[in-house]
Amino acid sequence: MQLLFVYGSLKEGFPNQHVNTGRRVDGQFRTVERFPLYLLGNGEVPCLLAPPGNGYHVIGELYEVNADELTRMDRLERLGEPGGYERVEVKVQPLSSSTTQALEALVYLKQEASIPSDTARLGPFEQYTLEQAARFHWQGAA
Ligand code: PCA
Repeated sequence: MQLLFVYGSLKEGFPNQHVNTGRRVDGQFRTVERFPLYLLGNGEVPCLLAPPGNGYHVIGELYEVNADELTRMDRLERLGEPGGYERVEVKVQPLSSSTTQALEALVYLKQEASIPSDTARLGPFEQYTLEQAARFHWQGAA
């Protein structure tokens, strides 16, 4: 069992929620480091960019996931494919308490250097909202 931090379409109530079959850890969490969270491309797809240091302590949700569940989400996020996400470890803390020991969780992100310079971007944002998700057009694998 591993922890997965989701900040975009895999959150509860968001367009790819059905692919996230993990067990939610109560409450909201945020990244210990600052990350730029952008909406990329015409699809306005939410994407955390590495390296960290700029942007916000991004807010999202934490899930316990098993290997099969991760594999399914890896496919959705086109892990390791051109234009797809990477899955790396980040430290997260409960939003309600910044003094709590940080937890290591997996997260899907892309390298800033891998984004074509002519890609449209909105942001950075602290959090992906339902209002933004209403304009989302998924371009990943189903
Ligand atoms: N899905 C993943 C990464 C970006 C996206 O839309 C998530 O919700 O964390």
